Amino acid sequence: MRQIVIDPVTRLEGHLKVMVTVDKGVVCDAQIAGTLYRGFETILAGRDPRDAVFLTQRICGVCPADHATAAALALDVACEIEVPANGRLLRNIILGANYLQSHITHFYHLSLADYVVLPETAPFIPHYRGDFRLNQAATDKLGSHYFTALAIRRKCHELIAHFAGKMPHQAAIVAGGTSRNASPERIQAAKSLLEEIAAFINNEYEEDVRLLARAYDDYFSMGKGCGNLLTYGAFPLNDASTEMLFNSGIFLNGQVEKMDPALITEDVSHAWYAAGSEGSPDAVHTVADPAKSGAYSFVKAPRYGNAVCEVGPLARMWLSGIYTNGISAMDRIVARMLEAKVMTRSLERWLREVNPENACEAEVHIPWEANGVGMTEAARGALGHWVKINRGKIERYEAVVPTTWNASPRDKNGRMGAIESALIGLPVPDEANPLSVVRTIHSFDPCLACAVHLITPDKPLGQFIV
Ligand code: NFE
Repeated sequence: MRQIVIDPVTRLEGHLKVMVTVDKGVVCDAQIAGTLYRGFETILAGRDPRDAVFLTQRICGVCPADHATAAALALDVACEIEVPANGRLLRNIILGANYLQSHITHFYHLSLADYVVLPETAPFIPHYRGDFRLNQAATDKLGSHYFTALAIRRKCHELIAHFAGKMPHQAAIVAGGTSRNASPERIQAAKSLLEEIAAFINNEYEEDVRLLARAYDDYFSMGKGCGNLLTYGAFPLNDASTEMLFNSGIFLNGQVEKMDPALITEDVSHAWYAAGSEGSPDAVHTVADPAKSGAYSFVKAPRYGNAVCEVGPLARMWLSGIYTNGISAMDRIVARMLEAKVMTRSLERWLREVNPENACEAEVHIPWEANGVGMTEAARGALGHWVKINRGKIERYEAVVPTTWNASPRDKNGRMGAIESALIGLPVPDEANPLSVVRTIHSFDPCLACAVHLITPDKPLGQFIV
């Protein structure tokens, strides 16, 4: 038996450490750890509730529109606001375009080097050796798409910036809708960018994923994990949010069921948090305890009832009935590409539906006391923000993010998190090149910046001044 430690795992966002035990060439035990503390909830306490939309975006530069959406939805509920049609559509467009940049970034810039030998120069060296299966022509083609993809993901940011001023950390999504309306010029500019982005996705991205899936088809039976898939639902198609592009739901023990938000809890048995940091997200009071014995991660362990769940594009495609081929490392890559295709068509529709004559923002009155929950789908999966307002200020805030679900540590029942369990049984024929381990971790597209809750253990948190 040997232990392999990769710390940090590169080509993902944030700080993730993996420890796997390999016995006779197969992974028999695994631990995933988030090694930095986030602390945004602490920053938000005592602030104007409207700040949540802007401050939570700084959790992460990859999915700021996603956090803005969850925060705005939570405030819509707390302030009892009905968002006008343009606000809904523009929020969809901003979040949807961010999915596209995120999925393209994942495949080409975070995952591809696991399967293809990119140019033997910085930043692609050093790289693992061994199981690389594509011939030179295919390798050159995918290698050149790595660079095309950089230009395309920039166009996704430009598309968002037409409606939201800038990206990352867009400036339009607010409680009540969006602070900037569409104009015929902006819609036209976005349509023309979307045409280029969609052409890349429908041609190069799809073909490249299918090429990889054929060459590495054994990865359709590797990295399954817990087998449960959870989605909160996202992208309202009408103003009442009764029709959604992605429905909420759960695939639990082989059955599709309705998702009940009341069953979501956070467990901290093996996470560096003190007692009181666990339970329902609308009641937890998160306090870090870096000296806690038996803990090994700053990532909490969200659970649905007692169940461990995987979240992400595969969960959305599965529960929307678009892709139910299987749950594996390669299925996650295929589902993410299929979702990008669905999203380009949805963006075309929303850009047609936006009417610059209509309102995009409702007036917001901050209540003296209220609670709100904003549940949506970030690019990496189910995202929820829980806010409690007291005396017109944020009293408590809790964000439960996709990678907290996927990269969770063990819980009080000793159940492994989704990524941990996906590593069990992987073949590792060469311990110096644990390619199956990094391929499986990357298939979840983890973002540890989002998942963990500034590390200055001997200093107090500074004041955030805007
Ligand atoms: Ni930092 Fe994020 C997304 C959120 S986390 S990338 O998508 O929310 O898993």
